[in-house]
Amino acid sequence: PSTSPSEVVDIIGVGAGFSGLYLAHRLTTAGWTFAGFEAGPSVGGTWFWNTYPGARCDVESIYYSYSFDEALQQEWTWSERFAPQAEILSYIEHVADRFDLRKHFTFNTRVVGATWNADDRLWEVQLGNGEKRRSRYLISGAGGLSTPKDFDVPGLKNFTGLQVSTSRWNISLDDLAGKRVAVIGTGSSGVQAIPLIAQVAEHVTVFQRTPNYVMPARNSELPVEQIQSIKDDYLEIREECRHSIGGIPERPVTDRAFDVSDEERQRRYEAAYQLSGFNGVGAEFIDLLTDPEANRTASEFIHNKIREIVKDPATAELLVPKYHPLGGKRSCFGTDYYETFNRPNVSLVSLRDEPIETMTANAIVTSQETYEADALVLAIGFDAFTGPLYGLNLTGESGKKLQEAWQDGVRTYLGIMTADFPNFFMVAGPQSPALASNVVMTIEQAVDWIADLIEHARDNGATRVEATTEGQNDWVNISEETVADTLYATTDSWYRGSNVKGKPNTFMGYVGGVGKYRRMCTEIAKRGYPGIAIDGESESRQL
Ligand code: NA7
Repeated sequence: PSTSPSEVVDIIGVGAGFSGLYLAHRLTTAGWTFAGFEAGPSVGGTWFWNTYPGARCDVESIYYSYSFDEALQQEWTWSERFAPQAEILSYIEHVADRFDLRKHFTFNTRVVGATWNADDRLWEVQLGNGEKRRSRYLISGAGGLSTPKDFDVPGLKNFTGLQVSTSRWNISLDDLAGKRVAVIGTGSSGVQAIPLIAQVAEHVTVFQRTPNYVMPARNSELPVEQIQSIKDDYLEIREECRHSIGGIPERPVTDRAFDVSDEERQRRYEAAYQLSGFNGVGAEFIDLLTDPEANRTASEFIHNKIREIVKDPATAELLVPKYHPLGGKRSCFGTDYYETFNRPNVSLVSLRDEPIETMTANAIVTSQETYEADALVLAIGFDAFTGPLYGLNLTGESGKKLQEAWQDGVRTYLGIMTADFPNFFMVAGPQSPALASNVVMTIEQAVDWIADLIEHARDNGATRVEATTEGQNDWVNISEETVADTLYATTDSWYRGSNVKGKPNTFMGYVGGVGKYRRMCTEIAKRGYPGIAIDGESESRQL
């Protein structure tokens, strides 16, 4: 981009993943000057870094893709129901080239700090290379799951064998061939990688802390006729997704688990199990995420599936997710995950029974045993949402850092803005629908809404927009009330920051549905943006 230290650019965008690329496209099309900075060497974000074996999206690709351009969605053809990482990355590269977006970004350049200059109403942005840039607006497209969690496993530095983490995968699967591999972590990443590692390794020892619900992904090639029928109706399908709960077409479910007989319920779960995906067992009745007894029927259905698949009863019991309800934390979708534990070269260690105490140069030492390994794969997850935002090292108008402003928990307006940080926006931020939706749809909606807001400010000669404390309080209450009666509220997970030591407990999503959220955002825009002080006006207006 043509920005230089002396110039003031309209917008600085952080990241060149799904969010950053659409920001660049949408805002430059509207006539703004835009300078994007991306820490990595190329576009892709999540799909650039997460190249571990088996990495693929578990939202179907026909939905998990941009909807803003009909010609784009007509010309791109997905090969599989759940496209692998490499294909999603090719798609993102195609979009970057098709809309000539790379020119808006400087790569290999991390935003390492940003300070609001209240007098000039500008963000002063520090880059990793020591340079500074200035902009009217600063927009984070840094993602929610882009900062790997600290390696908080005891003794890790003692291990001298091959070490790799799923989120920064830099070896090939062949490098694990014939090796004794230890895998730590059984979330979505571990669940996708373990079956493929087991096919090449001499032995895989899986270290599991919390067993998860893993449903069969039922991935398959997309038949030509299905692709054609989707393309024929793409505009209507996208419109349906925009007004849905999760950003994917919904199954019309209206009854509760105990509205039907035990036999009927089992029959329904069995049929839903064949569907898989987020429209599978967890979506079979409307009360599965609100009534623990209803949920128990679905959870037990999956428990029994695991007992049917896994031949060794002791291993099966360890894999049964008995510590949390189905859907309370992120469900996983796998291919041959439980079946992999029937292989003679795969064993399971339950860290609840025998925690890791330390490591040696070539072994993981638990409270009970020493497990030798030549290679160690870490699939331990991310410092979700706040990790990438705190990494920007923002200083607000009062001189406080974002991490200080949020030290007791995240506080946002619509998951997009936060008080004391004027002219700063988050795409797919905490308290937005990002974590409980097809995130590409949430990204597009947020970018469009931000674009409309700053255009409104420009039309009114305003140069400063900030969430009011009242607006923010209202939104925090709405997002907390929406989640309060659900099982998300009582289940430990990265959704609530419980995977990172010392992180305050805030549920980091709005779970009222993308359709309802969109209606609220549209209504707020129509009413002249209550909850936002435009150009410094401070009168408070209610949501
Ligand atoms: P997740 O879902 O956060 O999973 C991380 C896994 O690693 C999980 O099983 C954790 O157990 C385990 N973990 C984390 N820290 C440790 C330590 N210190 N010791 C042992 N085990 C540990 O991350 P993923 O990358 O798999 O998936 C992230 C999201 O990406 C996913 O939800 C999708 O939205 C896509 P725990 O459950 O904390 O006991």
